Amino acid sequence: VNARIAIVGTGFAGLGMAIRLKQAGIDDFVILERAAEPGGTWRDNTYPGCACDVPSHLYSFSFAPNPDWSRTYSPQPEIREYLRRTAERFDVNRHVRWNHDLLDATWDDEAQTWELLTSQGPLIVQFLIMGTGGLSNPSVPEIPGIERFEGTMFHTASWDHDHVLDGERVAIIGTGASAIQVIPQIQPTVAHLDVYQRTPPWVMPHTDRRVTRVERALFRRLPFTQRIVRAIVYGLREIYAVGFTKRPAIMRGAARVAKSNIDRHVSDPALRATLTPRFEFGCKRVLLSDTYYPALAQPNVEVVTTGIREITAGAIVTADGVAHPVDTIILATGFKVVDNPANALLNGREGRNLAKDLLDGKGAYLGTTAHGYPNLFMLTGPNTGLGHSSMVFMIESQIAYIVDGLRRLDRVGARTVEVREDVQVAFNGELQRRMARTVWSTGCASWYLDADGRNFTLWPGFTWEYRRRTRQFDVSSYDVSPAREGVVRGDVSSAHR
Ligand code: N01
Repeated sequence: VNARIAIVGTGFAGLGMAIRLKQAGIDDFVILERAAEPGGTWRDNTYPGCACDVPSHLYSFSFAPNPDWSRTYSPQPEIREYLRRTAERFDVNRHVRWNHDLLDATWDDEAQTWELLTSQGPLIVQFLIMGTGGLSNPSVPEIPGIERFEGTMFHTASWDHDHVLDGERVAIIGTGASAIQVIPQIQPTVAHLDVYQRTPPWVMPHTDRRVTRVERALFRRLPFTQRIVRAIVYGLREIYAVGFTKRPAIMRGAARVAKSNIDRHVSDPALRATLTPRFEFGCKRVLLSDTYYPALAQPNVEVVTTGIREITAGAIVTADGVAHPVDTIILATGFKVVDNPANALLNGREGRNLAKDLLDGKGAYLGTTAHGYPNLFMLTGPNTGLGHSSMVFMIESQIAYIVDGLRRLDRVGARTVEVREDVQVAFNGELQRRMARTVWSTGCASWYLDADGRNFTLWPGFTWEYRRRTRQFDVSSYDVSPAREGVVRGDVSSAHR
């Protein structure tokens, strides 16, 4: 065994996990990171305008507040820098094996270990903690002819900063959270911009503003003031959970505000109609922007709603046969969430594969463990996503649960831990029953849903309920076994890096 624990990823999940393990006195872990620096999705997404749509004071670790956020909604470079600094401050970088891409993870029931294959060789560990995130693998649409395109093409998650868009004919495919941030940034300098919209999103006015010097000084000198702001922001965001998960009808008022956001910025009635969503407010992620609609109303922009038939060497051809010439195509087409490739890497007991099990609707338990996968913990696993608040809150809940679990297992001398099948089945039954009442089940197509329309992405309730349920590791929900004969407990202490 090379290390007791392997954590995969250095985004909020992986870094937070590593920091909390160290603070709990558990030092025998390695972190596998496929890139050469930390930050996860906040390292990879560098497109112009990239920022967080969850308020800064909440979108940060509770144990590492940052009094220096420059805006109430942080721009991506600041979040990336925050993660880099936090990794340094808590001294976790020395655990990281950079440029180690996890290629396969297989549970060995005899040895009671995970056998990992990375791009730089094998590794054997007792526990595997996946911090690979839901928004880590870009989704590239399968449009006929896409490989024949001779211009420039890139995804928002791998922006080509060497390529100058000024004066070009540019097409952007998609109108999700990434697209609405990019479009206002590039519209003023491109010659022409075609925006390929399949479904218009609900876009609310933004409340982003600069954080004043006085506020920052206050947060620095009296840290409790920032904690109070964080608590208020947290509480206000939870109100959305009522609309999203219990009574979608109460969101009608918010939908009216979003509609007036269109009317305020777009005078052309045809364009207004094109941009008006026809699904329940909240069914897809609600977006925030004061600059998106004004950009779409500019004369060099066309919103194209006819479906894409194919891509040729120099154009996008829509279903009506019209060829739209283009120099650069930007894919703002989101991420592989329900089909996250990280799940396919995980092979549990008796030939199980997590991607297949999730496809079969087996779900997980508390988004953290799964039956058939001993000693595996997932961060941001199934049904931990949110439509209304900070993923960092969910991640910290999971981290506390895992640290508590590891401590308890140590106390009873356990070697393996696996959630009971009946517990997982009951948990998923409850979740899916609750899910039926949420706004995400009101009929829109979204990346929250799998091919069968089931939602294994989001948490259908208040985040405090999730925090409560993960506060203590409920050993009784698990099968726990000691080391098999021949497997010496303690043989894991020889961590080598
Ligand atoms: O991706 P998306 P995203 N042909 O999946 C369209 C987080 N995030 O990168 O709606 C044509 O939301 C697709 O159309 P439709 C946040 O959690 C946060 O924008 O499926 N169009 C949609 O319009 C967010 O939710 C922040 O009909 C195609 C778009 O592409 C998540 O990341 C910023 C298509 C994809 O939208 C993902 O956001 C950015 C096709 N074949 C991201 N395939 C902030 O914090 C897809 N589309 C602000």
